[in-house]
Amino acid sequence: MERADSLLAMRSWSAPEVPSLQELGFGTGQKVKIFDSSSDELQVSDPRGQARLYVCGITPYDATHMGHAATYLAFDLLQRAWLDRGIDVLYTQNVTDVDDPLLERANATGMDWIELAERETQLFREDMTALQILPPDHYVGAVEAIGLVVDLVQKLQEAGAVYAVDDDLYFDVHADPAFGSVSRFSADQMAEVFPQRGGDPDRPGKRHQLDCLVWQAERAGEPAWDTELGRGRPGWHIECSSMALHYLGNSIDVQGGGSDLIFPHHEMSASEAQVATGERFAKAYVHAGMVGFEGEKMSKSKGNLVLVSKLRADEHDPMAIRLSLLAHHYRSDWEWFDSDIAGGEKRLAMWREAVGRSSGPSGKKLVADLRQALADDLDAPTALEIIDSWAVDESTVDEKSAETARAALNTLLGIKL
Ligand code: 5CA
Ligand code: ZN
Repeated sequence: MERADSLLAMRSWSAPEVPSLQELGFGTGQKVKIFDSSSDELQVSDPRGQARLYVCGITPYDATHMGHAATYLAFDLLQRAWLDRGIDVLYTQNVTDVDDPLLERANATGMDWIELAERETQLFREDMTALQILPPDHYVGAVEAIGLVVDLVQKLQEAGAVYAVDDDLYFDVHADPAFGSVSRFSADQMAEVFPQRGGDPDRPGKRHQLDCLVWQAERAGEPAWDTELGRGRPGWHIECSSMALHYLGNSIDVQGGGSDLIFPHHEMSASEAQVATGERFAKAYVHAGMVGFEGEKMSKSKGNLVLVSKLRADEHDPMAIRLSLLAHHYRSDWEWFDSDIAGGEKRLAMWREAVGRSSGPSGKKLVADLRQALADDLDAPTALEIIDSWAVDESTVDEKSAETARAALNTLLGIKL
């Protein structure tokens, strides 16, 4: 398909500058503790030298709503905490630029699916740049990863973990003895959630209801590519496992995304990778909470999507948008209220005024307190309170207080004053 080639060579977005607190004489940050869904516990994540991170990217329609932004912000904080600890980060993020929901949206609106994907991906890049979210090292579309998917499916075929139903290929989830260990869902929970999130439990010919599609043969009117598996397109979960294994290697440090991906998506992609490599896919599975809108799920059909681009177009400072998001702990489910942006703006104005002081409270203590809050499962709300207290503290013991605060906010929280 010639036109699909235009999706090749996906660009990432430009990186914000992250000042080094170590170079400013503050040493390195603490070991980072992060909540791992698979063990249901806080885990120290202190990889030697380099951390390898995979975060599930957007399906490019309806980008970028505040839920998306909150999820990518959570992993941005994680990277900043690792960087401050002196750990390099190797980061991959996908774009699900061919999948049922995208094709359905394109059909429903009469748009070409490639144009829709490109438009929304570009909007997402602009939003991420405005919000100072650190870009991935590899930003990869499903279409450009088809070769990787085919390789992984073939590996799984050799392991006897893939079978055909008509011309489609399914992964046998029971080929992985650890299947179920990411979500720890009961059989009933799995059965309930699987069909709600793209699964097809009742298709005749499947070995097990939960087995998932890894390769889908061409359907009339849908895009397809010629490969050694036949003409078709990749299943969803294997898109992420194949990219993570290829770009980051086995046993990555963190697999991340929103909590809607715990099952089946992260369960399935982990099992596929585990059968192929014989190793645990990720050391930690980290999930951001779901963001709703004034008591409801955000969705286009309800007409209540809150888009970052809309807030920007309404001339809200991106740093105020970022601050409004940071006011919520990444792990909690929360609701956006239109009045929230005013809170972010007020705080931004107060902090901007506070960094205009010639002398203030101890900058060293500020850095230590912020580091402690963020290393403790990325506790941004506590970090914001620490800065609020610093801003109203009238002591004048440190002439570099404001300069230090400016740097620490930029480095650890991505807030440029
Ligand atoms: N392309 C797949 C992942 S491979 C996907 O889930 N795309 S998405 O566009 O639906 O979501 C992009 C990211 O935002 C995912 O990590 C998802 O978990 C997260 N996300 C989606 N909706 C919300 C929400 N309401 N609140 C918080 N995070 C969300
Ligand atoms: Zn994914």
